[in-house]
Amino acid sequence: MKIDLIIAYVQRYEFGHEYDFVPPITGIHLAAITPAEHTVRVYHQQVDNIHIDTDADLIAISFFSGFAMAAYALAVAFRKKGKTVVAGGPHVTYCQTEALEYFDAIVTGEAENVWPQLISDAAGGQLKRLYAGSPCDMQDLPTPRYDLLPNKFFIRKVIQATRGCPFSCSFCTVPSLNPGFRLRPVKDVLRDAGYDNFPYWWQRKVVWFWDDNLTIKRPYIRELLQEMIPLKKWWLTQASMDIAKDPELLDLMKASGCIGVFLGIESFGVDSLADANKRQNKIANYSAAVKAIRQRGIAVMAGFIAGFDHDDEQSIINMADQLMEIGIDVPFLSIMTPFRGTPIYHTLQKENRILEDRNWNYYNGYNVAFAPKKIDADQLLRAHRTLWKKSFSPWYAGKRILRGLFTLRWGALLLSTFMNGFYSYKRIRKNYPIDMTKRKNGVNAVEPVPHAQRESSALPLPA
Ligand code: B12
Ligand code: SF4
Repeated sequence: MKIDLIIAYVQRYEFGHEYDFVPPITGIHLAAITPAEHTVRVYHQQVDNIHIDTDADLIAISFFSGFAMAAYALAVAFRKKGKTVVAGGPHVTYCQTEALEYFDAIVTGEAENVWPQLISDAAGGQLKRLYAGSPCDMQDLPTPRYDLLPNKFFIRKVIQATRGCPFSCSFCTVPSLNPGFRLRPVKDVLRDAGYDNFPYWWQRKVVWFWDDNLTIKRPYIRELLQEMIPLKKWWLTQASMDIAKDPELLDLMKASGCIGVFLGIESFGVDSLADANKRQNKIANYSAAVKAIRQRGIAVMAGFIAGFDHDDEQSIINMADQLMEIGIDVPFLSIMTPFRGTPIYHTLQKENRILEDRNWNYYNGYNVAFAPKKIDADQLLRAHRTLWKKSFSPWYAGKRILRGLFTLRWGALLLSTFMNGFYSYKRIRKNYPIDMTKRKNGVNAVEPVPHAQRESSALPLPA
């Protein structure tokens, strides 16, 4: 069979991205675990035009909640052409009934154990409606099909070494989506990290781990990093703040080429951290933790969320200065989003605070889909945009780059310069995160899909 794997996307900025930095691993991983007798193509709607008039026998779509409207529009368009369309990913896992309205079959949870069966059923005309995936043991996973990535992505080598996370933050689906904590054999990870068939030196040099929490099992991460030293790569990952209390690990991270760590700091409010069940974060330790990591020349990227119940406009805007004070190199600023399958969704639903008239386009991390407690939805959006504009003003972004000049190692400085420059450039040309309330039906008029699909992406969701 010919299979088209599509990663659906809806632009999150007014004029789209000026540059597409890192690709998802999902499509190229699914392509790699597809039995070899089938032909696979991978399309990323973020950068590729999607061809409805494809000769593929099977269309497989992956998407997050924020991109569900685009995925459904594609499904409608493909099915009109008589194609069989299947889907998987976090949104499908938690919204099965709704997804089944649009797709011939869905895969819930992790796909490794059911994807080959789905393909063989589809080839034999025996497709079932639902394939319930189970947590994969992560043994013998092949190298992602990097050869199928479009050239437009700047970084290419995305890798997953582990799955799962032992924490249970209230806004996160990982504990239920990827239960338990599982590890790939170190030799498999090294094989992928050493994959060098890319045209540009930085694509060979940079290894970006798309793990939930790579450093959590110390014996494993120590072994992996020790073995990575001879590869002489630059690598980045997401990790918990507790790494800052482990100087030996930090030294090993430095020795093995770590240039950036993403920490989910989320908030500067004690009550908000308690609401988030983020027990691993201690506000009093933020500065020291960031300093310990930066002392190794490693850039600290960090996520912050606006919209906790204790937030008001000022507390949100204040984060622009607070994150500068603790020494963050690259901030990622989002709005609280009640994803299905999370504790926060259940709380807000019980309190009748989900804004049911807002479609999935509001679930892109930059819009408001629930009624905040101390302020209203418009005030939350405005406060977030003020925070975003202040944080990425040339003055603040410039200060962060300059600070890195004297502290960060070469790769980390490049990363900080590139990412602060990227967001600051958006700020200068007013390429702000899209306000979905200003779009007809919350649909993005500049998304990179043909016009016909754009119109159908305004489809109402089933009740
Ligand atoms: C890496 C990652 C990122 C990266 C890469 C994004 C990307 N587009 O891939 C970055 C840092 C950019 C990112 C950003 C965001 N992310 Co993110 N991210 C992750 C993370 C940690 C790992 C995902 C991953 O690559 N896993 C490895 C691959 C191999 O597995 P997978 O994608 O889950 O796919 C498996 C199954 O789901 C299934 N599957 C998936 N699709 C399909 C399709 C078919 C046809 C089939 C058969 C099977 C199938 O099979 C795969 C193999 O088992 C997850 C957490 C998690 N554990 O899922 C969050 C997660 C996916 N992100 C999430 C969110 C919300 C975001 C943001 C919106 C956050 C924000 N506030 O801005 C942005 C969106 C930006 C964007 N452009 O996409 C949420 C999504 C929740 C939801 N219901 O939609 C998650 C689940 C985390 C959470 N908070 O709960 N993210
Ligand atoms: S630490 Fe990160 S991955 Fe783990 S539950 Fe919390 S938000 Fe999710």
